Amino acid sequence: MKIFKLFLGMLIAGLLVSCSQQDSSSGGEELSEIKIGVAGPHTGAYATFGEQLWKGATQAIEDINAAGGINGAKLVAVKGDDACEPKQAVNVANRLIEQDEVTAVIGHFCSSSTIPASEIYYDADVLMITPASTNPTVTDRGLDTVMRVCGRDDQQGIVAGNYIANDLAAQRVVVIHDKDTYGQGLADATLAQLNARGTNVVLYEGLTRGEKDFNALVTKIRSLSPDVVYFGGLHSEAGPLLRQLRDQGVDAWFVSGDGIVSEDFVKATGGPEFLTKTLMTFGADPRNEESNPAGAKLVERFRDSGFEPEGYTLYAYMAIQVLVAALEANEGETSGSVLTDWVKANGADTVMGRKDFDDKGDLTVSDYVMYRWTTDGDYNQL
Ligand code: ABU
Repeated sequence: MKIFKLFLGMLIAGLLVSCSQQDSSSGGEELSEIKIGVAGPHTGAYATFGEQLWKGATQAIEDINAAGGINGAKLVAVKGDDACEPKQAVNVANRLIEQDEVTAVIGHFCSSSTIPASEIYYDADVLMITPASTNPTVTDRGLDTVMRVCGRDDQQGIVAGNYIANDLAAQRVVVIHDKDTYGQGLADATLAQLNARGTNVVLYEGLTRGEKDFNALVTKIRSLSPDVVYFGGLHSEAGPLLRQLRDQGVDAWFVSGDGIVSEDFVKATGGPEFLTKTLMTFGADPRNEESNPAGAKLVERFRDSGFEPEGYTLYAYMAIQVLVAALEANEGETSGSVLTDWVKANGADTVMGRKDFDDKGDLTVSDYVMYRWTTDGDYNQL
């Protein structure tokens, strides 16, 4: 497999060079175009997250090209739409490698897409940096071409579990998940921490992604009189679940994770008035000028253009910066494992500050905090 991987990497590098190099005035050759895959759910129920990744990555590419590109070469974004479907993600990964001949990939969003797609990138020795996939398996398999610029759910679940046990002093907790890699994994991590704290969990149950009517489940939850309902999953199920809880008179705290960090969560709920007692874990908000002065000007530029850079937008911008730092330092090198080794050894300065990485390709610092949604449809760090 390793020999095949090296051979394929050399073949792709050769193709890239022959297709996109041009003579420079000094008589040498340099890349004229470097294609970067930007993969995620660009259509479907989770397209709001695909837009965050696309906006962040393409803004970074535009800024880098405006500053001269990489050693004279221009970056070009190539969209890969996986719709958060694992099989489609594998097809997208194969297309990005074989047809588009990308040098690296920023993505995917859903862990259940990132995990199988990353096997394709690994076999092709292509660097993949996910801005948003938080399931531990993404980096726990030892694939040396896989990195992420976000946290892990075994970190996020501890923060959620501790907050529910300490700050909410919960007596009766219901844990619901969407049976998907991310949602169930995060629910399990939170459950493990609740158990470690001795908190009473009265129900642990899965719902089905894509469904909108959770009234039978809500009736069961109501009969248990919980003071906290924890949900592991994405906004499109979290929204209706929260709304139906409130409609049936369940006034418990609703706590979830970074899968609801989008204004589409508010829409899926039916309106900001349903966001009372709604909490969410997420990394320290990069839009906050006090905690992230490095991002202030970029946030302003996004807002001036009419786009609110919420959620994972700046993470995608940062992922491009990390990639570009590695490409610039390893002139002409496209091997994913070489670029990854360089990032792990050197880290990078980014729009979210200085970032360093461990041997797995994870960030060395976890910055999960708790947010409370407001009835204005916004969220504030607690
Ligand atoms: N981490 C937010 C949801 C994306 C995922 O990990 O599946």
